[in-house]
Amino acid sequence: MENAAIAAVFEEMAELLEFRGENPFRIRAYRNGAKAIRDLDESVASILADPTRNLSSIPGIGKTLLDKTETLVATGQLPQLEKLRQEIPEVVIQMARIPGLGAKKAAKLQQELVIESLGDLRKACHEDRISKLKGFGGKTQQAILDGLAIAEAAAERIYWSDGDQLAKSIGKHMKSCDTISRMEWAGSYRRGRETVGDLDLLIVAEDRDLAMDHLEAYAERSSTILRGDTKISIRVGKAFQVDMRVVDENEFGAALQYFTGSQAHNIHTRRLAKERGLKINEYGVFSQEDDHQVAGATEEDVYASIGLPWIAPELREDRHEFKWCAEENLPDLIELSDVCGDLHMHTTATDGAATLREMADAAIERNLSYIAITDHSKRVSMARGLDAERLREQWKMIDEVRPEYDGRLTILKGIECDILEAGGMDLPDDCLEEADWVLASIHYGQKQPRDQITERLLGAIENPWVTCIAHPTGRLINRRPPYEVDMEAVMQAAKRCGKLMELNANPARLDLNDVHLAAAKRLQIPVVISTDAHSIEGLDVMQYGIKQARRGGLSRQDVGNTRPWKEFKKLFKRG
Ligand code: DGT
Ligand code: CA
Ligand code: CA
Ligand code: ZN
Repeated sequence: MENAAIAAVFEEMAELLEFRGENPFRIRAYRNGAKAIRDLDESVASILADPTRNLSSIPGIGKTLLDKTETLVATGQLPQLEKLRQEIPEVVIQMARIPGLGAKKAAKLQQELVIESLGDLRKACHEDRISKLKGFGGKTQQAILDGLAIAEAAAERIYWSDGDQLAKSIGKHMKSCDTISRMEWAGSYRRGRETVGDLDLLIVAEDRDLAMDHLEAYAERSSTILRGDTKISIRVGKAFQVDMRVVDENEFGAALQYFTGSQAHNIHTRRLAKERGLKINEYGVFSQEDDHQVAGATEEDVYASIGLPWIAPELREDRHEFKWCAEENLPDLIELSDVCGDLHMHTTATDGAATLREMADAAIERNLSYIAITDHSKRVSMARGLDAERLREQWKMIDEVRPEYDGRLTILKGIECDILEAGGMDLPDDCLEEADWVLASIHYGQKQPRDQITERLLGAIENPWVTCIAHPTGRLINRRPPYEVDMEAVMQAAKRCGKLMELNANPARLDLNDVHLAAAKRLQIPVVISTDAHSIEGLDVMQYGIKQARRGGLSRQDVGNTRPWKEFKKLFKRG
């Protein structure tokens, strides 16, 4: 059994245990183990076979995981996983993603109505069978119908971050195939969409068959959907599809452009080509008159042939990119290395897993020069949110710790203060006034009508001590829709009051989304990209925020935390 397959087993264990609400430490142990094994550049099986080596000396692999790894390598199976899979059928996990349904009710429905797919569930709703069940009723049935679309989308599309992990694993596997001379990912993954429907790999290979054989040998492949002369589609894991196309060297750029999409972007490029007497397809750019090839080897050539500069994949949605090209104003998009501060993170004072010092050290390792500690306020009782007294204690501790980090890291006194259901902030103004940085966010009353939610956000923006609105729409991708809100009014108010807007980089949030980010850029409201880290590893999600920011067309200047704290401070008004 290869590393990737072992890692996938541990990842699935973590997922199923999480679904059952098991101990977070146990879940994290599986996740860390999966990551450690996936990142390992030697085969686990060969380490185990070597009596002079000890697998559990690798960080992330303790005694328990060592045992399980041995079982996996010896038998190709893990009894604990088989048992969990039986206990929790895939469809129950899918059903539990319907907002408000939850794991227990999903399991009950599945058993009582013998549901095998989300389609079965939809049918049961239409046939009015759920409303008649004990403990469910008509209201629940309607809520299920309303929420089914979210669960259906989640069953088909995965987070970009998960797609990235898979793409990197497949990429590593394919690199060892000598017949492949070029390789590039295309499709929505390359465009950085927040979710990915399937992965599209493009390669140049001397021996096409050998290259396809190599993909079929990928450890996590579960089946081959089709295999032709130039294209192969496989399934990985439970259901995820990966397409691979083999193209010629001289058409690689054209194919990459074509299969990166989006479809809307491609329709627009075809029109521009036509206006110049050219035609574009996946094989190249050709003269309409005599069919001779004008371009095709590189994407740069393809775009140049229709009078355009190379356009970053993240912008290829036919939203603003062609207008920006015409104005010779294509933005120079932000990069991860531009970021120097992180202004949203939690510690053990509330629901974080690491202490203030651990977060500070981890921030230095990630080349940050300032961070804000923003634990929850008291309304978030589930996370043991801070009241004014405990918050002031934390700030006292920050005062004590600061000298240790002098010249290395600025630690800001912050708070993620809830905007209460009835409006107003969860902590008194005199307390917020003492902070360096105040995030305002909504965690409760997300189902209120649009006007009410908008009013709450406007109230927070008008509070003199609030500096930034965190995860402004409250959505969880594939899990929970955004709340209803007049975002235009919120942004206008932020602009007027000199407040900033967050792009929460958590791959399940990515909130603001790409369209809202473009609006913030247009209104010249500085965006703050923050990790909302609840652990040290949580700081690494910054990269996903950067992807989303690029999709919104943001460059370095549009993002506040690319500036040192002294400059950043001038971007917002307080008092
Ligand atoms: P996904 O997989 O749903 O997340 O989204 P994409 O954009 O990766 O879509 P996919 O995998 O179906 O196809 C990849 C790209 O190939 C797509 O963005 C544009 C191009 N493409 C695929 N099929 C067609 C087609 O029938 N017409 C045109 N113009 N382009 C296509
Ligand atoms: Ca795709
Ligand atoms: Ca595809
Ligand atoms: Zn937070």
